Amino acid sequence: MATPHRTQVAIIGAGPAGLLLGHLLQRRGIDTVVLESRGRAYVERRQRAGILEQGTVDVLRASGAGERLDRRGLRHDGIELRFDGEGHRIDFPSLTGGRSVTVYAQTEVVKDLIALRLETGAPLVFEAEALDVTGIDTDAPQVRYRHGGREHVLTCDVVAACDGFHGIGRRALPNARTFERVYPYSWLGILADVAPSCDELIYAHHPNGFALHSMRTPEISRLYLQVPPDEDLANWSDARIWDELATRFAIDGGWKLDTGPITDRGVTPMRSFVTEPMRHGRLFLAGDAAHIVPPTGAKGLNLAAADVTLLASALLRWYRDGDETGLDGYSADALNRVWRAEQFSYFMTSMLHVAPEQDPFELKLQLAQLHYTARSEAAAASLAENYVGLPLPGVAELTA
Ligand code: RFL
Ligand code: PHB
Repeated sequence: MATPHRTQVAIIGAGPAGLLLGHLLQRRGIDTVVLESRGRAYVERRQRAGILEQGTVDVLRASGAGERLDRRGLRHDGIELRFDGEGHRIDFPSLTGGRSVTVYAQTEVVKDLIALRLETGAPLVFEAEALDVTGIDTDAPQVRYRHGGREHVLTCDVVAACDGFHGIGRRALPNARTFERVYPYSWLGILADVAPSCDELIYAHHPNGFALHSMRTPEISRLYLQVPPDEDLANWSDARIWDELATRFAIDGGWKLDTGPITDRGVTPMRSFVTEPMRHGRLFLAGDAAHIVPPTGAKGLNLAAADVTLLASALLRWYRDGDETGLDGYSADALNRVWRAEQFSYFMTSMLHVAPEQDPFELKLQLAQLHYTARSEAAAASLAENYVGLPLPGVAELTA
């Protein structure tokens, strides 16, 4: 691929945020260049999120990126909360006016969007590392990047920093304020070649710590265990992982966890983080570049999709009608949704995890909240409404 030097929207990062933004803009005739520091194989294999909200599914489908998702995605109408030796199901459609979520791995969303982009020939440059962003107070900002052993400059109208939590885009934002919470635990996540032992996700509260049973396909399970922060994977043999999972998922009357070969494993720290504002001049932040949530609410990928849907519709109005109101409102509109998701993710995380040296008072509060959620339709509806996600504005305009 030739190294591009001029475009309308320069997008840093080919994660879900950058790829979806590029897709939404290209199909409405706005030129983009996507720069990605890693190689294609790495980006397509990175194991991360697995739950798509209804709004994320809607935007992928309406923009022509839902073909494989429709064939392979698994619609889930509920989750189970497991605690005190019992399971309690939360039904989504009956509590949210018919909404649900879809199990479809982030790796598959990324593969679908990369394939679509390469088919159209729109520039997507792998192993192109953005080094810095300048000129964001002018109408021709620039991204300096390294590719093929040389430095290049990409000049554009607008820069979208979709370069994740460790990216460089956020650093170019002057006067940003950050809000952060680091939790005193991590998740050990595994991928295993074994059919899921359940039809729906199980979020388990246990005195040893939280556990989550998720899945990728009818043949592949994804499971998580709460572990101490920065836990060394070497401490966890396969047998120990399966034993601990079985202990945390055990219920009165018995329940069997099927085991199989573990094909991927990793430890993820838990963090909440928000940068404000998400825009300065011609620089816009989207996705993990601007905010991180702990994964307990399954919101990270969905927030990234929501940000770029909002941003794409604002850019479309600007290019097409010269209307700047969407761009001016982007940061405040995105942050409203971000803080709702931050609160929900914090709520789910605090309700389900056991802090080191947990105060017995805290444990009683967690169990009170869990029992209330299982018993009260109002409490269950609040969890369900947040889990399936708020409707996404702007989809109809973008995909018309
Ligand atoms: P991404 O996916 O991190 O993509 C950013 C991309 O930018 C590239 N990049 C650069 N490219 C060019 N120049 C530079 N200087 C660059 N710096 C970085 C990176 O290589 C990368 O390809 O961010 P995006 O697109 O905002 O998407 C967000 C989601 O990926 C994220 O919210 C979720 O995956 C979070 N997350 C999870 N969310 C869930 O809802 N459920 C989960 O189970 C879940 N597990 C996870 C996760 C995030 C993890 N990370 C970030 C460590 C597990 C992990 C391990
Ligand atoms: C996953 O399938 O990876 C997953 C599902 C739900 C979560 C977090 C991760 O809350």
